[in-house]
Amino acid sequence: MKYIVATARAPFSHDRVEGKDVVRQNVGGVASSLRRLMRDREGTWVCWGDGTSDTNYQEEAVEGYRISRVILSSNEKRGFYDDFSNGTLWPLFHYFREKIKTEDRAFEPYVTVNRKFAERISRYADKDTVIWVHDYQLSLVPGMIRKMLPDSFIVMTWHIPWVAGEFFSILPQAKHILESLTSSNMITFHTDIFVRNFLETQEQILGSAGSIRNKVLAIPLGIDDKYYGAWNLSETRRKSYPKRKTIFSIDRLDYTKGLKNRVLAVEYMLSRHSDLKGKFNYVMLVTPSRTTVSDYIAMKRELEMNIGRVNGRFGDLEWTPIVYMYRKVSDNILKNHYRFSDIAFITPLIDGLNLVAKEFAAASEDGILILSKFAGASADLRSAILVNPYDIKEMAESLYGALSMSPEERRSRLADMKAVVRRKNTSWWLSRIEKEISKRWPGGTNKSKPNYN
Ligand code: GDG
Repeated sequence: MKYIVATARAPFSHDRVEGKDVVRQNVGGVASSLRRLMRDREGTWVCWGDGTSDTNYQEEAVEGYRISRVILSSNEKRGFYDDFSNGTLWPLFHYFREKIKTEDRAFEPYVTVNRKFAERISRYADKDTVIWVHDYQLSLVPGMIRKMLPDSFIVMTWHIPWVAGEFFSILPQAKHILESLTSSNMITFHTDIFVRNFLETQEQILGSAGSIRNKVLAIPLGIDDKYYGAWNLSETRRKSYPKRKTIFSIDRLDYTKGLKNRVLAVEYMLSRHSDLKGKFNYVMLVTPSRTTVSDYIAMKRELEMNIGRVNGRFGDLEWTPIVYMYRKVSDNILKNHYRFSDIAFITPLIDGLNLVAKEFAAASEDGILILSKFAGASADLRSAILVNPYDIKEMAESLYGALSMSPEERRSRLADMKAVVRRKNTSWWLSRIEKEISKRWPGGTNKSKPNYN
C-alpha cells in the first residue's frame, strides 16, 4: 500500500534566517507518527508550506518519501487558518459557543485552500494509493477528492473532539462539511464518545447514521513509548532538578487547555494549606501557539495576570510557587521534566486526546498524573487521578492528596499507565488503522506490510 498523507501543518518547514535557509521542526506527536509511516512506505505527504522559504521547497524528497507543499497567499492563510479553522471550527468542536465566528467571509478561502489540497493530492494518486486526510482544517478535502477520483480509498482521521449534533448544527456550513466527511471510506476518532456524537450528528442532519455506522471507528493515537521511556541523562541533570516537589505541565497556549483554572487551583490549595508554602514548585511550561489570532493574545495577558497574582500573594525572596515559562523547549528538556516531576497536572477543559498525558506516563520515573476527565486520553489512562477541570476545589484537593500519596499507590498507578501506553503505542495505532483499511479495501492491500515495531 502506498500513502498520500495530507495534514495542514508540515512535518518541518524552511525559514530564511540571516540570509540562510534553516529547517524548523514542527513539534507534535501526529507529525512524528506519520513520519514513521512515511519512512516505511513510499508515498507523498501533502502539507501547507508555511515557512518563509518554503516556496523554494515545494517538492522535496526525504527519508524515502516525498513532501509536497501547498503555498498560500497571506489572505488565504488568514481566511483558511486564522479565521475559519481556528476562529470557527476550533471553538465549535470544543464547545466554546461564544468564541465561534460565523461570518461567511472566511468560508470562501477555506474552500479555496481545501481545493488546493485536493488538487495536489489528485496529482499524485493512483489506484494503489490510500489517501489519508487529517483533521478539521481539511474537512472538505474528502468530498472534493471523491468528485475528482470517484474510486479512491479515503481515510479521514479527526484529532479533535466531535460535539453533539445539536451543537454542530450551529455552523451554517454544517451539512456541507458532514457530506464531505461521510464520503470517506473510513473515519477515525480518538474515543467512543466522539464516534457516538458523530453518528448522532449524521442521523440528525443527513438522516442516515445506519449506512455509515461500520466505517466510523475509535482508534486512539498512541505515542512512541520507547522514545519517551529511553533515558540518556546524567545524574548531574537529575541533581540540577529542583529539590522541592515539582508539579509540571506543558501545553500550547490555548483556551481549551484549562490553564487559568489550574492556577486558581494552586491558589486555592495554598490559601487552605499554609504548611505547603515553600514545599513545591509548579513548573508551568506554555508553548506559543496561533500568535496571530486575537483571542490568544488576550488569553496570554489574562493568564500572566493570574500567575502574577498568585506569586505576589504567596511568594517571597526564597520561593516562587509558579515557575512560568512561555517558550518552546527541546525534546530533551521536555523528557527531563517528564522524568523527574513528581506530579503532572494536565487538566484541559476538553481535548481530543492529549498526547502530553501519555508521554508523561511513558517517561516518568515515579510520578503521579492528575488528568482531566474531559481529555480523550482519560479513556485509556484510567489509573490517573481523574478530575473535573471546572471544579477548582476538587482539583486543589487532588493536588494536595497527590503531594502526599503513598509510594505504593503511586507506583501501582504508574505501572498500570505504563502498560497501557506501551501496548497502545504508535505502532499499534498504525497497525490498527492499516488492518481496518485492509478489511474494507482488500484489493488495495496486496503489497507487503512493514513491521512497525
Ligand atoms: C491536537 C489535539 C490531540 C508541545 N510543546 C512542546 C512540545 N509539545 C508537544 C507535546 C505533544 C504535542 O506537542 C502536543 O500534543 P497534545 O495532544 O497535547 O495537544 P494539541 O497540540 O492540542 O494536539 C489533541 C492531538 O492533536 C493529536 O491527535 O491529542 O487533543 O488538540 O506531543 O510533547 N514538544 C517540545 N517542545 C515544546 O515546547 N519538544
